[in-house]
Amino acid sequence: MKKTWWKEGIVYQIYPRSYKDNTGNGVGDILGIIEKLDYIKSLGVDIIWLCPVYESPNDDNGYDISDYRNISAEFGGNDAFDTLLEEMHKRDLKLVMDLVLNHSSDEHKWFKESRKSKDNPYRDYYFWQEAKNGKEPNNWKSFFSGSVWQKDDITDEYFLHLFTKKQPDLNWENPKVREEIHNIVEFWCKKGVDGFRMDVISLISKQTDFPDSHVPDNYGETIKTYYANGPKIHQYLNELNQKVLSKYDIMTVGEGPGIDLETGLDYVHEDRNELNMIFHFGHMFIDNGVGGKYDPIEVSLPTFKKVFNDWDAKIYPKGWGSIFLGNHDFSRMVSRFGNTEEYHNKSAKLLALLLFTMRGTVYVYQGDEIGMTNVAYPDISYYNDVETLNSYKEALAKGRDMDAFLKLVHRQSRDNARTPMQWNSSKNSGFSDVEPWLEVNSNYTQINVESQEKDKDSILHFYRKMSAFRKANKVMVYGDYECLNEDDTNLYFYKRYNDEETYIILLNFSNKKQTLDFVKYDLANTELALSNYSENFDAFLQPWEAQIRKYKS
Ligand code: TEU
Repeated sequence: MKKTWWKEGIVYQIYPRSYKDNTGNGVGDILGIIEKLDYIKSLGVDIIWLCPVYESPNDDNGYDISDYRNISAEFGGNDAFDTLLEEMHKRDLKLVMDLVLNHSSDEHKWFKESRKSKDNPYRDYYFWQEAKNGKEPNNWKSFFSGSVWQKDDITDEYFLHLFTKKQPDLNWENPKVREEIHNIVEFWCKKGVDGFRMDVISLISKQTDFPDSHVPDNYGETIKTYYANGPKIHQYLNELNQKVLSKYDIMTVGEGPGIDLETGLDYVHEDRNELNMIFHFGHMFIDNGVGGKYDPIEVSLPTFKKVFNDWDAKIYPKGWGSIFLGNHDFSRMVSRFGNTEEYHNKSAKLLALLLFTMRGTVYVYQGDEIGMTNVAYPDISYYNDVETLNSYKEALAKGRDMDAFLKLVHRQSRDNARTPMQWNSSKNSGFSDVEPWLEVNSNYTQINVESQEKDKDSILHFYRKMSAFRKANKVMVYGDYECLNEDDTNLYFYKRYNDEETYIILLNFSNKKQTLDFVKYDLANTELALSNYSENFDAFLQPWEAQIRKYKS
């Protein structure tokens, strides 16, 4: 397996709007990130993935880009960006930009032209369709509620938007669109950025005859069958790679709703020249029922393990994976997979230990290094995320029990991950001098960077320990992975090994002591390398205990 910086590197994801406000308008900005670069470096990370900072009307907080070559003034504009890149490179930190190429903003000049008339030169930059039987062209539903079709009165036709109606889908079938996109990517490569996270890249090739979904109410199935992995997806990615990406030493990670075990490797197979990695959602949509995230189902540990086992088996040795347990689109990882009530510290550390001992590039989402948790605002008016608000409106229109729905929002809203970073216990958590764009989680007085810096037993220090451990032990990066107890409902054990050394990782995903079979796993022949408890026992694992042990022979 080829060794590269992006396989070994640890990525830190920043949602700029919520990181640090230095200009005093309640919105995080690039100067704020620059101020925190030494902190970021101290985490042992090598790469920053920056969520979109381009000009945008912010219908979806930057995932609706109106100018792909300019940085939004709200975040500090182009000068601040150039300084950021310079300051990062000085510290040997690499920068990965978020690129949203499946759709633009409806305020992008291409779309403004496109909607003007049927014969406008930009008309075919987007998908326009006539009404069918006086209605939308098909029954597809948007990721963010309602139809994917929006009627535009100027020409009396519908345009396609898989996300909000302010995010019209770009028509990659049109070679001119692809050329524009190649030029944009080249522009950022020449500027010296070190890579791209490509938003919903699995959706760029559509079935352009737009057939009705045969399962319109089954969200996951519709995405997989109709929206993702379209007929020309690999042609487009290969073309982008050959024309632009391959000329630079950069990393690429494609975000992939609808990518599954059958289709995943094709995106990242090293002989195919497309992307380096993808984010699949096997474990992230794990609690989604047929109706999606607001129709949640119970999750068991064996199902969770199966996702990691199956993907590892599918992808290696020809491809490379990405390891993450949360990002700006999901609830907080410790609220989701840990226990914030009784074992906040221990369970956050266990999840960190899992992240840093898995095969694949590690992605840490801002705030997870201090165990930031979900928020539960008292009512819907506190929420900002367009997906949350649209789902709420839809539930209201359907006559659902809205008290129960608010509880679901508490559990599932994307705003859980977007509350301002908790720097200290002063007003607004040290994020801003003024009222932030989204209310700070009220637990900031207990959970914040400043207090964890002082506490040697903090989650923050544990992250530093884990990143150092991974760096010092390359077997954690390149070694093989093998799960040892697929069916156990409380314990997750796995090995990481190469020809020279073997480690065993022991994780107790429960609130109870669990018996440890010392003999079965030959643990007498191991040495403890690292744990989230200061005292360990041969006979059992303590609640949420995590250990890394190394075999002596
Ligand atoms: O997310 C795509 C995606 O899969 C999400 O819409 C996901 O289904 C949802 O968040 C689950 O709650 C990407 C970006 O990461 C997201 O922030 C954008 O809103 C979206 O694309 C549109 O650009």
